[in-house]
Amino acid sequence: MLRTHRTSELGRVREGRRVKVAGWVSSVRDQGSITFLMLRDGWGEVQVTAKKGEVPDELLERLHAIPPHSSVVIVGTVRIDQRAPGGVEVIPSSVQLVSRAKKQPPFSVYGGNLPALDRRLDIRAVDLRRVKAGAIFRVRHATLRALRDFFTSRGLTEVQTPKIIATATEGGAELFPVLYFDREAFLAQSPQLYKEQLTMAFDGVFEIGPIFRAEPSRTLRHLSEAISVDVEMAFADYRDVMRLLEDMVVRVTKRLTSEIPEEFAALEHSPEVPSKPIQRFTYEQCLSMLREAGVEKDFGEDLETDDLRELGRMIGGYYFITDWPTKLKPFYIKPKARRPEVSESFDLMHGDLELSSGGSRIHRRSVLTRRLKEKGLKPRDFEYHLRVFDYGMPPHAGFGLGLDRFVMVLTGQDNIREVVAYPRDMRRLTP
Ligand code: ATP
Ligand code: AMO
Repeated sequence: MLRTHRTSELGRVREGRRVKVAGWVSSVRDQGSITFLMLRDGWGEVQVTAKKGEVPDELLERLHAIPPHSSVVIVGTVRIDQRAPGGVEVIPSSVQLVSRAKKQPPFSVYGGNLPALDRRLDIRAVDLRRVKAGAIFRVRHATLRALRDFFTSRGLTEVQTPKIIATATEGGAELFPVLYFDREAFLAQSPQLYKEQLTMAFDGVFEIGPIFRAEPSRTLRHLSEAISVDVEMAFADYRDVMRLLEDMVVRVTKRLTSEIPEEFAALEHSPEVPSKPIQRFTYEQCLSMLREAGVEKDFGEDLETDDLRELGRMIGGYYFITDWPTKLKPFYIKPKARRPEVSESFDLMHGDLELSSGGSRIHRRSVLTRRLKEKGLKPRDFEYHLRVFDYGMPPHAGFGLGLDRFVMVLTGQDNIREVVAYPRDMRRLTP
């Protein structure tokens, strides 16, 4: 066995117990008569303290020769000492250098100045040894767990839908084509049509999976492969799923702040826990607010980055923008019965960042067919989808939330790449 204990378990071990710990070295400090080696593993860090006279000279020399980042296995005894970080340390009796680090990364795992992100991404697994990076990914893990528990508590069934698909759903320009045997296919931009269909069978469904978008722009918030949290509910409209999304954000954030405060402390960031209800503004109210700020926009014009920045500045935190012009939304979004130029739709924003969009869906085949044509799409290409609408498709509504963007907000990161282990964008296909 390469280890008997994880570093996080040493606080519960009785003093004097012999332990074997394994991990990588984050620093070796020689203070004359005493040498400190900091050993990290996946769960934390422990100080290995070697004092001249207390450990053999030969062992001290071996410790001094270990370059940081090397992988080591250390056998020793546990000692309680309040001067040690975490209150315990290991007094070594043997040190095995199992993999010597031949190179040193251009940053410290503890912080300080970081080189450009691209340089770190080139050696991403090493970059992820940084204390802050570890905290980000533990927040991401805890978020996924909290999301699954939340949806399960609301009776939704988790599903997985195909990522190799036949037709676009969110507009044609952003599709990645793939060769599917002898046919053209695409990587899924969204599980949209499948999640809608599955409400027929399961009522409420959710999926957490990849979406692929050929985003030609290089921004701090776009990836070509992202993770989307998709929800779809039968017998629901957009107001119902907005309430669900709002409950989700509040519940998940509250749980994280009480469950993993140490990760937020490491990040020096406390996530905002919104209070309910999250503010709601219609698209037209947003136009009025922009007008007051000196920005003229006509009904039907999209809100661009600068407009969202202005709104984010005026409103701040989490807010919804609802009732978007129908022509700005995809074909499956339901126009309002009394004012069909406006749709039953919403975006959830945080500042100027769009986190989620959703709405009520068209559930009548004839209306959906007409909307496809209006969007310049061929109903024939969607026959596989339209077909099931003849079998009693219930009214339904849902949303898609960008997981990576949500984690950006939770962890206070400005660049989406910081919260993704191996980000994909226009320029990056490795590692
Ligand atoms: P002791 O005899 O209790 O082990 P010391 O103060 O005599 O401790 P020194 O060799 O003089 O040990 O220590 C050098 C420096 O390292 C001092 O600044 C001391 O405070 C610090 N130090 C000593 N032991 C520890 C420890 N276990 N954890 C953290 N810091 C320590
Ligand atoms: P939309 O296209 O708005 O809606 O996507 C939903 C959410 O997914 C995230 N997202 C992205 N994140 C990172 N990089 C990207 N390139 C990227 N593209 C999208 C955003 C966005 O709010 N089918 C609908 C959802 C629905 O109506 O249920 C859809 O895909 O956070």
